Amino acid sequence: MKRQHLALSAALALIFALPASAQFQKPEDAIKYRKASFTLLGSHFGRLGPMIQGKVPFDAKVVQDNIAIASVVAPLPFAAFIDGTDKGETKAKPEIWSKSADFKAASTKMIDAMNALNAVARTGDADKIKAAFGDTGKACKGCHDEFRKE
Ligand code: ASC
Repeated sequence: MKRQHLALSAALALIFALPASAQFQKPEDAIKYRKASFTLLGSHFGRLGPMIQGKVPFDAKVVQDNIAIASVVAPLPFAAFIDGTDKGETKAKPEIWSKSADFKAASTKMIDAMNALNAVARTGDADKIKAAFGDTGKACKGCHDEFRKE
């Protein structure tokens, strides 16, 4: 039992020590992973648009539930922009790799904005939530403008 436990611990330690690239068998898998995570992110963030714009009644609980998910998902796609994934079924621009510090900064800006929005969402203050939502949307757009093909 103890030996099994040790083996499991060793296996887990190895898995978590591996670089992100080792999580994907093939470049296509990394591309699929980041698209899937961006889809989730866009869904949970984007569905709040009509509420933020006042087209449907404001409901703080709906915002909180969706942004809690979005803030967990927000960092995930960025582990999948590994070398060799600039080609194929992707809108990723080459600048992601040639200006990687800028890409890192832009992704961090979005993740930070999403986390700030998550904290503000918990206060339930509609005006502050709307402002933080706007900041986060700008951070999404900033990265798309620079690093995503049309
Ligand atoms: C969304 C979504 C994005 C951002 C961006 C903000 O709802 O899917 O990618 O907002 O359009 O400008």
